[in-house]
Amino acid sequence: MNEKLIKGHPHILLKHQNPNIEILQKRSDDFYLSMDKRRSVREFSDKKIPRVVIENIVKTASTAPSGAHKQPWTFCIISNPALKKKIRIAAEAEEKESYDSRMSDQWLKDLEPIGTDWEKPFLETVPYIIVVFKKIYDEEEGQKKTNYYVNESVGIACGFLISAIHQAGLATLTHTPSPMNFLSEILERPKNERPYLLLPVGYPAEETYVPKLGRKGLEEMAKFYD
Ligand code: IYR
Repeated sequence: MNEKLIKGHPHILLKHQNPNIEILQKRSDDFYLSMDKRRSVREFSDKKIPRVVIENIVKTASTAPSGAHKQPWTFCIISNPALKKKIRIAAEAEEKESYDSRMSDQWLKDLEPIGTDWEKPFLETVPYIIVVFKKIYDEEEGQKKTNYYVNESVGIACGFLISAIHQAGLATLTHTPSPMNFLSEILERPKNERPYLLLPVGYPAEETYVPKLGRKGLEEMAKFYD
């Protein structure tokens, strides 16, 4: 029996292989080593990417778990040059204001090692920008239907998205122009959707330098309770 009803709702038998210990070790190690190579990139090539690759990446993001399986997200995928330009102009206007007067001295100091500034030319260079919107509620036949754990759900989906971009062999950046309501206007999103994260996606530019950063070791960021 591969299917049965639980409390009147269809359930299917989970097909899960239990890999042996050697395979567990190898796969977890390989995945960690691969993910540890991921870096946020701020200089991109304009080299084209097949649309199907972006579709696969977004489909992977959408395999994320979500509160009551409401899947409270919309992924807007922008390759149109005029729209990319509009987004760049609006993002840079907000960023300039932030860097010039909204961010604290401490914040600017903390960002110094990363080498960011208000200019975001990559928003026009990249073949694709993905803007993730969170759906704070759904609308069915004029009725508002609440979504649950929206920030958590969309955050997890963005984690899957970033991982999928990296695993495909591409680069991205978690860009959060602030405030970012201009994205709702430019992309003409309905009022139940709020911008959550913007990700430029492409190949890194040739000879891209990234900050020389380390990551916290296990002993610094994990505590085992044996
Ligand atoms: N949103 C700005 C500033 C910025 C803030 C943090 I916190 C970063 O880790 C990086 C940048 C920008 O994108 O430049």
